Formats: sequence, structure tokens, C-alpha cells
Amino acid sequence: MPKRWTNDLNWSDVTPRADFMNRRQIMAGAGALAIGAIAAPALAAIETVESRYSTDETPNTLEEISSYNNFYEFGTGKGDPAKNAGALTTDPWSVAIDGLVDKPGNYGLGDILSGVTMEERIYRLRCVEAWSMVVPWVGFELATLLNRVGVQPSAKYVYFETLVRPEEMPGQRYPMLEWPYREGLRLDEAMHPLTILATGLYGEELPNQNGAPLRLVVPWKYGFKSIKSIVRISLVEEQPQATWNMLIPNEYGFYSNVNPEVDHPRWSQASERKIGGGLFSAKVPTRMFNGYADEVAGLYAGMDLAKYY
Ligand SMILES: Nc1nc2c(c(=O)[nH]1)N[C@H]1C(S)=C(S)[C@@H](COP(=O)(O)O)O[C@H]1N2
Ligand SMILES: [Mo]
Repeated sequence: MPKRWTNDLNWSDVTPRADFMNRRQIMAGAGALAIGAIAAPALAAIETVESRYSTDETPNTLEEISSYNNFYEFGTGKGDPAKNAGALTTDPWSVAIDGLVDKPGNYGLGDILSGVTMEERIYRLRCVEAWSMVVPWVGFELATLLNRVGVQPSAKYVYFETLVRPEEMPGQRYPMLEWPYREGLRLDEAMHPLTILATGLYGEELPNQNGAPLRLVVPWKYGFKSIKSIVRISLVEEQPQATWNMLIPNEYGFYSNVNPEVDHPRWSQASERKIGGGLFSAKVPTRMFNGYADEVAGLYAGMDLAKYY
């Protein structure tokens, strides 16, 4: 498939001018234009508005969120990312957006952020694995970005890739996984307003171990679907590869929706341990779609979720 690579495109070209000006005015009003250029860190830390999708559950502490992580590029232990991710260079950063889009290109992070016309918001969302956390993300809807680049009618899925940089990512010196880490969503899942690209948490830039400078958050799916430190977003026609699905397909399906009724072959998925409640804290029942069933169950109407797990 021919790919068109451009380095000269930026968001002022692809964003309707009125929206762009409006965004700049919002930024100016927030005092974020003090140095003239729109810098990513200023954006990550900008005053945020609570999303309509926020839960009212108490968020985990920054310490909890940034010290118990999965990010195999930095090692397989839960403490390895916090120990090793500090060396990752996240500025400059660019994301290749390609495939079935009207405006493919290599977009700098600043361009991406300055094109987000809605104000960034704090999303206090639950994340679930065998453990769970509530994280006050700062981010914007993935749909905003996809609409800016123009999704072509033949696109059915979105594919994501993480950076490959073994010099700074010591875990990539070993074939723990097939690098790059990769993930995919069906287009309707990707366009759902609960699917966000996070740039920060607690109103600050994202800690590297949480996937700086840009990571996906899909709160009704298991944690591994939320790919970190993204450098490629491709719109494609066929169901794309996803790292854990490739590695152990009978344990990890493409969809990976949180579903207490469908057990992992090696463990029950009916309950979860809340991080922060202490190591021996009681498990709590896991909710269908991680509690977001009202919002997302419709995406799977008529699908057998035991088959499409
Ligand atoms: N690139 C990359 N993204 C990744 C992972 C990874 O190893 N590499 N781990 C996934 C898994 S298994 C989980 S549970 C979440 C953890 O996100 P958190 O550390 O912010 O809680 O990141 C996901 N995204
Ligand atoms: Mo995970």
C-alpha cells in the first residue's frame, strides 16, 4: 500500500481555522501562550475540566499509579518501569498517522495537541486487570484526532505501535515480546468518546512509566489494550495484530473486554483487587465492561462475547 509521508503538514492546515483560533484563544486565556509557541508540557498541565465520563470514585494516589506498572519495554517486574523509564526521551516526539486517512503524515506532538479544539479534561476512569485503579487522566478523545486526519470509508480498524528504541528501553534488548508492542481497536470502539489519548494525569505530564508522552486509555477493556508511548496510528481494513493476542491467542482475544463471566483459561476474571487497599485487601466483584456497560454494551450487540473475547 503506497504511503504518503509529509513533514510539512501541521494542524493549522488540517484544522478548520475557526476551531484552531478558538483553541488558541482558550490557550491564551489560560496563560499557556506565555512563550509564544505551544509547548506540549504546558498543554499537559493546563487547567482541565472534569469529563462527563468521570467516575466519582476516589482516585488512586500518584504514587500508586506511577509505581505499579506494566511496561515490558522497561522490564517485566511491576517496579521496573518506575526504575528504568526515566531515561526515555519524550521530546521531540512524533506520531506517524497513515493508512486509510485523508491527511497522512508525521505529526509532531505539539501539532497534535494544538489541534485539539475541545478543552482537555480530567477523566477519572477505572482501569482493570487482576488489579484495578482509578486514574485521573488528562487527555482528549481519540475521535478528535481521527476526525482531524479524516478517516476514509474503507477503514474498519485502528492499529497502534509503541516506540522501538532499545538504547533507552532496556526490555527491548530481549525478545520478551515481539517488538514493537502493538494494539488494535475496531473503528467504532476507537471513535467512542470513552476512548482517549492520555497526555497526563493529575494535571501534570504523564510519568514515563505510564506511557509518556501519549498513550491510549480504553477503560472498558483489560489494561493491556491501553498501549503506551505511541509512535504510529494506522487506519486499516483488516483486523490488526495485537501483541498479547499474537503471543497467546487462546488466552488473550482481540477484543479483551472486561467481562466477569468469561474467565481467562488460567484464572477467574470475576473479581479484582483494588490497588491501595493493602496487599491483603478483599477482592471486589468485577463489573461487566468495567462498569461502563451503559455506554459501550451497544457496540457488541448480537456478538457472542465468549467467542469474541
Ligand atoms: N507499550 C506497552 N504498552 C503497554 C504495556 C507494555 O508492556 N508495553 N503493558 C500494558 C498492560 S499489560 C497494562 S496492565 C497497562 C498498564 O498501564 P499503567 O502502568 O499505566 O497502569 O499498560 C499496557 N500498555
Ligand atoms: Mo496488563
